[in-house]
Amino acid sequence: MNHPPGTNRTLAIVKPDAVESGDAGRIVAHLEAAGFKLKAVRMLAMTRAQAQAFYAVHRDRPFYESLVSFMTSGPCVPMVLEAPQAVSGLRRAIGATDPAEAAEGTVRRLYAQSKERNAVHGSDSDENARKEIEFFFPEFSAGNAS
Ligand code: 3AN
Repeated sequence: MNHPPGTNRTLAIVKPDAVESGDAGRIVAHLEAAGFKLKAVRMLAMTRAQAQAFYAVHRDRPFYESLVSFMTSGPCVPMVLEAPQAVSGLRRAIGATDPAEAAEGTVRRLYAQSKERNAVHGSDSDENARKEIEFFFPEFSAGNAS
């Protein structure tokens, strides 16, 4: 799908902890207010196989099993966001992995409970953004290059 020059796309996920606590709408609104345009959104309960595949890069980390259990503990809300420098902008807006280290005003500072239950995911590179968008939104597979 085409998008305006100078903008690109990234993937955010409102994780199960934030859906459960009723903060999903506030998090989407926070990201929109931060300048991201919502291009696609869905809600799903990830299967174990999906969560394992999504976090395959972490499969050797000690927190992997726990992360997969957490991510399959309830529905999550993946979304495609568009903005100039979308990937770095989203990482800045969500804050550090550990909410205790996240800057004031970031989504994780406001809504996350712990390093694992940290409310949101944001793609960490343009390449991963493309893969992760395609993972949840196969209709975006063509023309997502930034
Ligand atoms: P980020 O989400 O900030 O990119 P990653 O990619 O290092 O962080 O980690 C992916 C996910 O794994 C995190 N969002 C978090 O839920 C979980 N995680 C990362 N580090 C830890 C940890 N030390 N203990 C528990 N869970 C963790």
